[in-house]
Formats: sequence, C-alpha cells, structure tokens
Amino acid sequence: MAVQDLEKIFQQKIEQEIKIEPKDWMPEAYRKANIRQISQHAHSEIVGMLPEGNWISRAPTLKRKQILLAKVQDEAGHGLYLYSATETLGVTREETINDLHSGKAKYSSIFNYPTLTWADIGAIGWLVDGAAIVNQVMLTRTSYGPYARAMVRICKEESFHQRQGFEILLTLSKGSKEQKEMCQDAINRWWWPSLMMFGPNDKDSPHSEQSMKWKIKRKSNDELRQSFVDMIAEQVKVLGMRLPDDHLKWNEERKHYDFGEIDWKEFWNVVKGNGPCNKQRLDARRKAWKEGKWVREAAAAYAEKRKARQKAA
Ligand code: BYC
Repeated sequence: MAVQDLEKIFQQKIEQEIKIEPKDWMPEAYRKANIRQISQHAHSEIVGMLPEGNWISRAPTLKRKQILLAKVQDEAGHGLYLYSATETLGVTREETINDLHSGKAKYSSIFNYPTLTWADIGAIGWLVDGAAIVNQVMLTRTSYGPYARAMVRICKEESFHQRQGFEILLTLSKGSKEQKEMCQDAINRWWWPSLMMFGPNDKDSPHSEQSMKWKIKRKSNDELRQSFVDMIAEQVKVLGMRLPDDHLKWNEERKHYDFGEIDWKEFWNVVKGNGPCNKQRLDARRKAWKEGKWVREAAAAYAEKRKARQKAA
C-alpha cells in the first residue's frame, strides 16, 4: 500500500477513536513522540521511588512503613508497565535506560526536590500523585493502545496513593503545634513544584499542538493545571491549611480559581539538570543499574533454561 493510503487509514483511526496498536502502521514521528513521552513517564515512575524511599526506614509506625513500602513498590510496577509499553514501539529497555542515564531523556522535574520531613510523604501523595492522576486520567484515552491500557491500571493505584497522602496530612493537621507546622511547611515547599509537573504554559509547549492532533494528549498543560488547582484549592480547606499563593482566588466569571505566576526560571533550571537533587537522583539510578547487572543476567539465564526445558518436554 502507498504511504499516503497508510496515512489516511491511520488518520481515520485517530478520528474514529480506534486505538493504534503496536503492529499497526504509524507515521515515524508518531512512533517517536510516543517513545519520548512513554519512556519519560516510565523514568519518572522509577526516579519517583527515590524521594519516598528515603522515608521507608524512618516511617513513624509499622503500619505507615507497610503502606509506604507498598506504594513505592506500586511505582516500580508502573515503571514496568510503561517500559513494556515503550518496547512495543521498537526500542529496547537498554536503549531507553541508557537515555535516562546519559541525561538525554527527561523525567518529571518534581522528583528533583528533597524529602526533608515525614510530612513530605503526605504532601507527595496528596499533591504529586494528585497532579499525576489529573494528567493520567486524561491519558487513559490516549490514542496508543498499550499506553492507554497501562494508564487504566496505574490510575486505580494512584487514587489510593493520593488518599494515603491526604490522610497523613490530615493526621498531622489535627496534631500538635509542631505537627501542624510541619504539615504547612511541606505544603509550602511542594505546591509550586507540583504545578510545574504539568509542563510549560501551552504557548511555550513545543510538543502540544501535534500531540493533541494525534490524540496522544487529550487536554493541554494549562487545562490540566487549572483542574488540579481547582481540586486542591477545595481540599486544602479540609486540612485547615493554606496554599502558598496570595493570588489564589475563586473567579466567579471563569468558574475557576485564579492563581499566581509559576517561577518558570526555576522550572527550566530543574529540567535542565540543575535542581537540588538532579545529580543525586541520576547517580542513584546509575548505581542501581550497575549493581543489578547480576540479577538481570540470572533472570535471563533462568528464562533460557526454562525455555530449553519446555522445548525438551
Ligand atoms: N518535568 O512540549 P512540552 C508519578 C519537558 S510519575 C520535566 O509541554 P509534552 C509518581 C518535555 O518533556 C508521573 N520535563 O512536552 C511516581 C519536553 O522536553 P523533551 C509522571 C518536562 O510532552 C513516583 C519539554 O519540557 N507523569 O506520578 O507535550 C512517585 C517541553 O514540554 C516537564 C508523566 O510523565 C516536567 N514537569 O508535555 C509518585 C505524564 N514538563 O521531551 C508519583 C506523562 C515538560 O522535548 N507525560 N517537560 O526533551 C505528559 O503528560 C507530558 O509529557 C507532559 C509534557 C505534560 C509532562
């Protein structure tokens, strides 16, 4: 079939909301755009384990420790689904991981901030997983089949994550003066970086237009950020805390909250590798890859042996 015909079929599928599957013909740029986004999403999941992992050994009770362990393990699972979805587009796991380690591929800016107190674990669950859900619910309708299906599973787990974070903060918000202060301090530090998770403003987002046309993205960065602000501005009232933004105010005409300007200089600085923990995060991932070599080799040898045994039988 001529390329023009293949393109026509592809476009019709996009218009008719038929998912694009790994063996379907797709434009090379669509394949690349998905590899970029899905692999970066996978990297965010596994790098995102690090700030929270920092508190597993210091969780205040055994129950909190169990919950946090389960949550961090969930993030590893999300990484696994997403790396597998990336592989269906014709790149290997090694290539994708190499791009993370070399700094070529990005991961979410949010994970380059430190977790200083236990309240940060609450703030990550509530705000970071909260922002992730707003973004990922939209991605359950993305046009690439394996990505959309991975998102359905991930969203179910993320909603539990968000509730556990909110519950940590709710407990602190009802505690001693020091606990209340710790809760407010964590919200102050995580609020603006959470807003940055949605990416640059639409006018400064080079990928948005094409990704929206291909229905990889179904809502723009600014639309999703606004939904998040509207949701959190209400939830913070239940905590009896405040968001660190003097411009946050309900706008009756727009039926949305107005909010202040994000510090884009800080955002790009972190994205470019100069945030407070970028080096630490990448070093930890490189070390884990190096030290996990024998595990990967053992797993591959075991799989080979099993295959040979099955063949012989
Ligand atoms: N951080 O044209 P744009 C989680 C980059 S993990 C860093 O708007 P796009 C969790 C962008 O990549 C959930 N970089 O791009 C895990 C692009 O650079 P490249 C993470 C960012 O793709 C553990 C350039 O800026 N969620 O929940 O149209 C524990 C221009 O941007 C960021 C996802 O990964 C950023 N914040 O839109 C707890 C969601 N923003 O690639 C929780 C999937 C932008 O040209 N990804 N950049 O070098 C997406 O939805 C989209 O890729 C984005 C950006 C909305 C993030």
